[in-house]
Amino acid sequence: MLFSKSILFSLLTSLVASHSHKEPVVDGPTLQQLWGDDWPFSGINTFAHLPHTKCLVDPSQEYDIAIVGVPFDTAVSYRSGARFGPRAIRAAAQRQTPNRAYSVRSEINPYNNWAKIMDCGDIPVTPMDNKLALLQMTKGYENILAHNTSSGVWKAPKIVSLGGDHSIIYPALKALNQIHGPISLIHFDAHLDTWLPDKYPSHWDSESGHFTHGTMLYLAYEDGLLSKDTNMHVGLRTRLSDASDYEDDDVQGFQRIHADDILEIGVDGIITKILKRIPKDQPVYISVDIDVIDPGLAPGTGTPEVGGFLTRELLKIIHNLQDLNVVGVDIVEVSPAFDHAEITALAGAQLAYEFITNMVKKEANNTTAGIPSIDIASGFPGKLLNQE
Ligand SMILES: *[C@@H]1O[C@H](CO)[C@@H](O)[C@H](O)[C@H]1NC(C)=O
Ligand SMILES: *[C@@H]1O[C@H](CO)[C@@H](O)[C@H](O)[C@H]1NC(C)=O
Ligand SMILES: *[C@@H]1O[C@H](CO)[C@@H](O)[C@H](O)[C@H]1NC(C)=O
Ligand SMILES: [Mn+2]
Repeated sequence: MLFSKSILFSLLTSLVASHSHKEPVVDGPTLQQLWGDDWPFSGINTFAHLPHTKCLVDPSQEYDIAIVGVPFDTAVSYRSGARFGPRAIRAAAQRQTPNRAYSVRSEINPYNNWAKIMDCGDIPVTPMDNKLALLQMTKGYENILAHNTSSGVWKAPKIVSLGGDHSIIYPALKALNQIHGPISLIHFDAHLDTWLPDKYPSHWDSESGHFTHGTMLYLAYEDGLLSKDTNMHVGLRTRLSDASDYEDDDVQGFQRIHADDILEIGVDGIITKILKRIPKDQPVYISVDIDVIDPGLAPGTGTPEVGGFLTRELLKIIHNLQDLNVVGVDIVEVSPAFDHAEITALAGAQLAYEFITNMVKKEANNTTAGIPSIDIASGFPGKLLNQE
């Protein structure tokens, strides 16, 4: 740090000196070099300090990967609060900076590689009317997906959604289906979420009440959005209505891996099962309900279930799904009011990083265009400012 301070000092004094002589600065550092890099604790909380545009109001914005918050939580059966998930995950992502994001596992810096990654902000969703909210989310996702990609590597941008309760997957699948057709789903969750609406017994039935964070996968199945018999649950451990819940789930084409299975077949066994079931070229959506992680490591969520995965195990499984044709992902049910010391939000931020890394890495050998010329190891002053 001594070294960096002295360099910075001499640069600043030379700038001041040249200005006092009213000479143009020709060789000095650019303003971008001087001020462009934030500390992990400075700047506006965009995800990982990535560039932000409100993509919904600017159709000309191009990007390869869109990070989009969906702060909706009025379709839950228990504790609400996940509408604050996107901002909590963004805050927890502040120690990810584009000039210090090299992944040892994947051997790339996803934020400084070929892909243009944009924090598109949030889809503003009403908390007053779920039928309207579903329409808003569907239109919002369609808008995000309609933007041109920067690189042309993919026919549409890939989406990284920050929830929001889990119901947001339904409008996401509706919009993605219009581009990719039926999609395989890898669903990390303590819960099934394929429940039929009448499994929530009430004499006060309404159609908009069928859209909940426990029924939305059934709705997606009914709409034909999911690929037949290539869907999976991973991490299940919830109590059921009765055994017929699993029969309903079978009909919808899901294979079930329980949280307990990790003790029998291990992380590698789970990875093998997933890769065996999901065809490699098939469009896949990966959804992580943060409650798949044990509540000890992810307390900030609406419907916690004891006995879940370690965050480390989940990250390892996700890393190994890199070769799949993933068209979108989400991290949902992060509810900061129940969190402690950002544990849950940090897990959410790291999961988003792993997903983005996978997406960029999968194509990293395919795109020589667009790889930045700046050597991230010697970039100035970012490197110096980011030493720990
Ligand atoms: C997307 O790209 C196409 C082809 O280059 C172009 O015609 C179209 O105007 C672009 N769309 C937007 C919204 O800029
Ligand atoms: C990219 O190329 C390198 C060197 O040829 C190879 O080791 C690596 O496995 C490739 N990565 C992918 C994702 O294909
Ligand atoms: C590279 O692009 C080709 C053609 O678009 C595609 O078939 C292939 O899967 C891509 N390679 C990787 C490593 O994804
Ligand atoms: Mn869920």
